[in-house]
Amino acid sequence: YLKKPLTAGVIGCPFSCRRKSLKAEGTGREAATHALNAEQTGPLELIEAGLLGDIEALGWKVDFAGADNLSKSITAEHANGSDPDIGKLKQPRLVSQVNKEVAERVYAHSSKGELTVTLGGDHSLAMATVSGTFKAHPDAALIWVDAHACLTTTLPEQDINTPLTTPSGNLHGCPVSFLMGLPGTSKEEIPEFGWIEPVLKAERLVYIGLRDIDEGERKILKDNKIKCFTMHHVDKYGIGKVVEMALEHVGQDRPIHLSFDVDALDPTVAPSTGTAVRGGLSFREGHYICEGTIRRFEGQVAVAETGRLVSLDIMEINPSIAAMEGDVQQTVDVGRSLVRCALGETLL
Ligand code: HAR
Ligand code: MN
Ligand code: MN
Ligand code: MN
Repeated sequence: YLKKPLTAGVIGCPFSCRRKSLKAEGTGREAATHALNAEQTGPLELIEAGLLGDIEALGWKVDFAGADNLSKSITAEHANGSDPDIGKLKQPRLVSQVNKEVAERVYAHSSKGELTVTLGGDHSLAMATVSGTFKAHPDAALIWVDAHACLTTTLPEQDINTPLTTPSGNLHGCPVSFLMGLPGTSKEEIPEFGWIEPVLKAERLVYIGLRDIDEGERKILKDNKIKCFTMHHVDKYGIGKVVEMALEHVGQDRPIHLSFDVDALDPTVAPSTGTAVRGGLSFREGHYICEGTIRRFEGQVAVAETGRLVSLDIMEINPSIAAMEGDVQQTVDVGRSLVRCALGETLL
């Protein structure tokens, strides 16, 4: 799937779907008219810390267009109340347009035979990464590592004025439902996201690390028979068996897109993230998933040589969140080492 010389197409995407909280001003709630907080410096920190050099040191060429903030102009365009909610969804036009542009970049890298590495930013960006990757690799499988299923969607029995039922209205809770084309996400129902094709089939998706699932999401997971390995399964079987079962489920002859939300990791391992949930993956369990994506197929051969990993997302590293000194550094370091593991770094 990848062309030689092996090349990583790196996209830095400093974007957040969430509005700036008004807590600092003392209102304690978010308001539609308030200034947007659509920027997020995660990818910039990863790159400043030396991620591109890490990748080159593993033998890859790096194709990186620069850490330009593509969300800035789009953000400006949608600021000042020109992006009203659709149902409960917040900043829908902004999120859609940023994703549409990122999807084109992802596709450009993937269709050149590069391994696309997208650095978030927010997990709403998976609308872009999965769309772009699956356009180039229609038979790909998606391994989604996260505390959250990101599957919120319509519950038809609820208020028909609410196109999507999401507890928060934040679009990082919804990308998978758009990618699967679940009810409530069609062009007719929400034309603002009409560019997203329903490329993802339920049987090509597997979750690892879930532990914060909404009622609506639980129903979707069951109804669509989506394979999930929650933290309960990680405890029960161990991470080695879970990764083996996950890869078996999606099939062994497919390109793989690994979408890794750092909030899958325990908050003690990756503290600087927006929706931390306790009881997550250990440092090693997280890294094993990246390594295991590789080694299941060819013994000790690295992914660089099997060429099955075609797309990697490292999402939700948010340097503006830090309870303690060192939190940001720790989280950025973990993000870097996850990328290295997925690109073939070995312990021995
Ligand atoms: N399910 C909740 C909601 O929709 C929380 C979603 C949080 N999602 C992420 N991405 N941080 O994984 O509001
Ligand atoms: Mn988020
Ligand atoms: Mn996520
Ligand atoms: Mn998450």
